[in-house]
Amino acid sequence: MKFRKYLRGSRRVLAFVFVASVIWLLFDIAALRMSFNDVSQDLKEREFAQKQGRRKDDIEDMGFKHPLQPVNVDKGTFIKKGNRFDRKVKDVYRRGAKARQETNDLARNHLNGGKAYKEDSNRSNVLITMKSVVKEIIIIPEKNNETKTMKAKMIGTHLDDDEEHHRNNTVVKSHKDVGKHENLVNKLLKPGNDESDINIDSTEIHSSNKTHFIQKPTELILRGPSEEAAMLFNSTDVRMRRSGRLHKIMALDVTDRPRDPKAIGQFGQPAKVPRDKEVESRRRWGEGHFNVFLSDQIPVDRAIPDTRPHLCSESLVHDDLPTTSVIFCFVDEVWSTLLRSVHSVLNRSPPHLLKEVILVDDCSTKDYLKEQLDVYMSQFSKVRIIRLKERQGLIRARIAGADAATGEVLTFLDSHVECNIGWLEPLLERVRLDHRKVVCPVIEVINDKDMSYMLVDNFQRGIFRWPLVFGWSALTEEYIKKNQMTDSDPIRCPVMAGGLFSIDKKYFYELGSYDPGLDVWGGENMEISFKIWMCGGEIEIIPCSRVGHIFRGDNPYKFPKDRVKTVERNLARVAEVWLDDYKEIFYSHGYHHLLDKSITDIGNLTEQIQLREKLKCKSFKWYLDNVYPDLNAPLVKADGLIFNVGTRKCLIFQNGSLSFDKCDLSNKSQHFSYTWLMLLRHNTSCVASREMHVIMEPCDNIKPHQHWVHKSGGVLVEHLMMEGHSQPMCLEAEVNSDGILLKGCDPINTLQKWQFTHYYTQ
Ligand code: LR7
Ligand code: MN
Repeated sequence: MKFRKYLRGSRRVLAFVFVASVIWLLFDIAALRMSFNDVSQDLKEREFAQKQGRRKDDIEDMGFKHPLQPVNVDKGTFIKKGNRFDRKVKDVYRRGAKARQETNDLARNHLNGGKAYKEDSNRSNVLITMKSVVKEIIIIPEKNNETKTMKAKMIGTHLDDDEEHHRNNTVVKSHKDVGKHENLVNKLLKPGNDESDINIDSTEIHSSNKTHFIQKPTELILRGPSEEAAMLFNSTDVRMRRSGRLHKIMALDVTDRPRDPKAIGQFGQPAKVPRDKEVESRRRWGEGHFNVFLSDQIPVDRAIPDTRPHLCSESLVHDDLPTTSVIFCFVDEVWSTLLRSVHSVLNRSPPHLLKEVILVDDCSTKDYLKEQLDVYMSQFSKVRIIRLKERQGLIRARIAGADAATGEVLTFLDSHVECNIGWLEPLLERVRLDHRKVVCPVIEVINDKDMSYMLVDNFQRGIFRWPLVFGWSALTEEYIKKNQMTDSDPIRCPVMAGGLFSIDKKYFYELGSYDPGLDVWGGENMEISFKIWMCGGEIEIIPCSRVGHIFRGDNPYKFPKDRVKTVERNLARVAEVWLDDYKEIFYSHGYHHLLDKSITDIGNLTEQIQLREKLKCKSFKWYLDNVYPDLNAPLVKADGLIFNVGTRKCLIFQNGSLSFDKCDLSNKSQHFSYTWLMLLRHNTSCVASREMHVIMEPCDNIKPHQHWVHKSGGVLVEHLMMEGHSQPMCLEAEVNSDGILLKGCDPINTLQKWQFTHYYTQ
């Protein structure tokens, strides 16, 4: 009886255990399905969002959105209020500014008191501000034999020959009056000189083989003839070329005394829709995906606040800047915003630098953009209109504009912008300095609802996240401190936003312009950014140049083909040409379906690949290491040995077959990697399933039977599960034969658990 009772009890326990395990298993399978579903749901949602044109949300999610600050206007003078700097950044900025101010004052006093400038009253007084790294200061007397000693004195060490200077891109100028500057220069260069008038920390003076460099960004204001001062301070910002003289950035603004100060939206202030116009305003929203009604009320030549950092108005640029052609491509742009864009360029650009404004009509459908536009623009001799016979998309439209341009520099702008005061010269200055610098203004925000002009936080740079999504990210405090940056210093950007930039025309063509195979919209900013960096150029944001842009929630024009397909095809072209093996990371972030080229035709890439070879461009790895080191981009997800938890042995591929062996890190046959595209790779061979067997075959990303799901967390952690089976199937070690098999997944079976030596990502 007792026994029976016991048995009954144990049967109950057994039954309970049985039911519990079945439930457990069911849960596991359901959870597994769910996690599959999670991934595909995620992708579906993204696609859906894209299809819905829910760009704004995406954009905000991806960090596209600028941190904004409203600008208030006080009695006609523009005052920035409520600057919302991050507190710490603000402190850094303030400290930097204070230190620089002291340095400036000292330098100014020193020079004003110094004989060199007092003696000659005929010399015009020029204020020179140099805010960048003073690399080297060299003054060379006319007589050749004196040169060496002089140089030696100046830079505190001996130089063998002139090569040194040229190698450092230093322009050496002869000067008769060396003695007069010697004192200052010596003070600048003498490490740890306490009596120095100019307060340069001795630790900042580094000694390379032969030359001392002052590596501290130094801003010195010198009063004296521009040429001499510039010669004294041969900085990366100010470098003598030809006989380039300098002048302060022109604060040219035809609209600074607006015709109607009380006009709606004047001075960039928010405009308000009157009650009785709300319906109309809502109705017209779709014409541009911003408040078209208000835009039409605002003067086309309204004034906007000067939002530049305060140092900008004192900055000097060269007299002999290159000219530029401003190119606006547009399709079905709203009349008032297009006009405001053009007026802002005409009104706020030095006329001698503005060669022309080219409007490229990308086959718009709106009537007002035809004859009416021709008539309106005919009053401006500098404005030319090019009409494309077929819709080309913004990329080929830009190429058409560039082909027609006659200026030395091309400046591309979107057709719904407002260029701010002094926007152009700082851009051209950088291109003049180095024709391979491609420069962008700070892109400020014209509010889509009230059309107010809003300034953005400082120290923002353009970056991308996977899968090649553009975004903004603030420079770290550490970076700002380390480089002693002020808010007006150029900011190096891994990628540009795309719509607003200046580029030397010759260089644009040297780079093969844009890939003309890119269609309509999207991805071209990635293409040109990678091309620029990898083929010898640089991308910078120039904080002294500011342009407002209307960020719109949706494109107000039609896409000739499917929008999502167009953009992803463009991105795949860019990935194929520029990303080397890293393109796998791109495809793995929701773009697996683009891998099968028999399904998605991304077009011919031969010319683009040849171009990259011809230009001897660097690798994407180089780009990651040097331009964008903070991007997490491991080439594979995991690698090393694959350890089986149950057998405590490692997978080995030898003599054409897979088996197990004692783990040995030095044995190359045991080295595998787990790729972004879910392959288990050993050199060019990959683990594949054939029915219930496991074999090795040449890797092929698009074969589902080579795809293994391997997770470091959640259900079936550490399993290697075959993708695409109706039942979850997992890799299992066979203890007896040292072979491996495909078996139904079992969450607790340690023979199905695998661990890589290194994991690089979650
Ligand atoms: O088929 C087209 N033909 C055109 O001429 C499609 C567009 N266009 C014109 C259009 O009228 C506009 O003037 O091209 C310009 C850019 O199109 P937008 O304004 O619809 O683009 P966007 O501002 O939404 O998108 C950004 O990304 C694009 C990707 O291809 C381009 O690079 C845009 O120039 C770019 N805009 C900016 O960089 C502005 C700042 C945005 C940020 C951050
Ligand atoms: Mn735009």
